[in-house]
This record gives sequence, structure tokens and C-alpha cells, in this order.
Amino acid sequence: MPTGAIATSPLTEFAADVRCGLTKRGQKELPSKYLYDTLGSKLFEAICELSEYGVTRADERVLRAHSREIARRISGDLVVCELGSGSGRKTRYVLEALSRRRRFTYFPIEISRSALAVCERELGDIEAVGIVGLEREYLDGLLEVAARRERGQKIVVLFLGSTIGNFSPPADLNFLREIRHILDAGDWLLLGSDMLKPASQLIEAYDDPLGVTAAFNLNLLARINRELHGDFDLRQFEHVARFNCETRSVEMHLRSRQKQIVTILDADLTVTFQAGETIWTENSHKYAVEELAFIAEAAGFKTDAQWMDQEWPFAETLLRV
Ligand code: AVI
Repeated sequence: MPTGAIATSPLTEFAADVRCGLTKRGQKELPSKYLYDTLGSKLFEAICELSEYGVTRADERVLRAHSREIARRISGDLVVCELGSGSGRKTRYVLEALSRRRRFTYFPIEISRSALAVCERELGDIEAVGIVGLEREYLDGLLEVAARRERGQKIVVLFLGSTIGNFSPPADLNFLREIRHILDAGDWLLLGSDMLKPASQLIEAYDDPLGVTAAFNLNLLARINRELHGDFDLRQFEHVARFNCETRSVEMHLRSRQKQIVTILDADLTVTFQAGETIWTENSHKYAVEELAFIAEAAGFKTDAQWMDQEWPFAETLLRV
């Protein structure tokens, strides 16, 4: 280092992503994966209990009703991994059904350590299943599972809860392609996806009257304050949920109530917000049946079977490489 130069430490990945998203020309953005710190994960669990948010209950109903059939279709020795374990509650149905036929290891893959701990506690009692939590990004975790598999074992990837919808098209297709590249012929993917429904119902689900989803969204700014020494005034931002008919997605935004300047020390950033300007924090795409078949096939999977919840249209699709 030249004499007199000031040593600045490199930005953390979180700080770099925040800086990049908030200095974007046009629409400011923050990646939705940062919604899930310890508090955010708890708020998401609370969202899943809301009567207006039918996604998790629909997912659970389909798995409860059809796990035995899913297990009948998957034969032989295997390892199971799940991208984003959540609390692990709905996964129990699948693991119990699969474990009636053989012992296996289950790898929940999560960036949230607290969610991993909950999952391990919740599912640790299933006798024929060994649990190895991987605190990793999804694809890094999947690569590790692929490296650990033994000869003759098939991988079953669980991607439940419609997290695929949080990858805005065409990122969803690209993500499925990346999964496919890590897998081998004969491996499986069980994909949960929320289906298109009336916009008014979707807005209720993502802007609930109790304000839980608003708290979940605003917690992202609170997290930036906590972890990156930001000075967001949370009362000067409001939660907004919009249905975008063109992309068939619910968008979550945080809208600035007034013109204001925010400083985030650890991201080396001062940013101005105009009154009414928004930060786009999440996209939740809603699928049509033919669209699902299209992206699955385009990614290199074949549809083996599909089950649909009738109360809250939600599909569980079993795909094979
Ligand atoms: C995790 N993911 C599938 C949820 C969704 O419905 O897109 C996250 C969420 N955002 C607001 N409510 C729930």
C-alpha cells in the first residue's frame, strides 16, 4: 500500500448488493433473499398463518394428500435435499412417505442459520432419516449434495412453497436449468408453484390487514440499519403490494412518504429518495399450467406427475431429468 493511503475494507456481499440496488438508474431494488434474517424468517412464518395467505396451507394440503403416491413413483436408493428448508413442517409428509421404503440422508439447504436449526429440531425425530443441514446458497448446497452422493444413489430435490416464483421470469427458467446441470439422468425435482388467481385475492394475500407482510417488507430496511449502520426512518416508508398483469406477478415495494436522504455507512452510500419513489423488494410470479410445463421442459426435465390444490390453486409437480 502506498504511504499515506487509507485502508478501506472491502464491502460485504450484503453491503455491495444494497449499494448496487439503491444506485440503480430508474427503479431502485433490493434482492428479496435479504428479507430472511432471523426476524424476517419469523415474520414469514407468521405470514404463512394468515387466512389471506393461502400458499403454505395449499402446499401442505397437496403434500399431505399425495406424499404416498409421490414416494411410490420414486424408487431405489436416494439422497433428498431441499432448497430453502423453511420450518420443515410440510416436508415431513414427503420424508415420512419416502422413509417407509429406505433409510436416507436429508440435506436442508438454507442461508438462514436459525431456519436450519428450526428445521433440524422439527424433523429430527423421523427414524430412518439422517439430517445434515447445509448453510449455503441453494446451488452451492446442491453442488455439495451431488459431490457427496454415493454410486447408484438418485438425488431428490425438493423446491416447495413456490419460491421458484420469487425468481422473476426468465430467471426461474435459468435457475431450473442450473439445477438440471448439477443433476444426473434419473434424478428428481419436486416443484411447488402458486398458480394464477384473481388480482384482488393476491393483493389481500400480500397486503394483509394485520400488517404482517408490511412488517416483513419493512424489516429489510431495519436489517440494513442494524447490520450496515443505515439510518432509514422506517416511519417514512410504506409497504406496497401491486399485481402486475403483464408479468403475472405480485410486486412488493417500499414507498418513500417524502423526499429524504438516507446514509448507509457500511455500504459507503448516501442516497436520495423522492416523495413516492419506491424500492422494489420482491417479485412473486403466479403460474399458468402450460407455462409450468414449458419451463420444466425447456430446462431439461420431463413431467412425471402433477397434483393441484382446488381450494387455493397451487401445483406440486414431480419432474425427472
Ligand atoms: C417465499 N415466497 C414464496 C413467498 C411468496 O409468496 O412469494 C414470500 C412472501 N412474500 C410476501 N409474502 C410471502
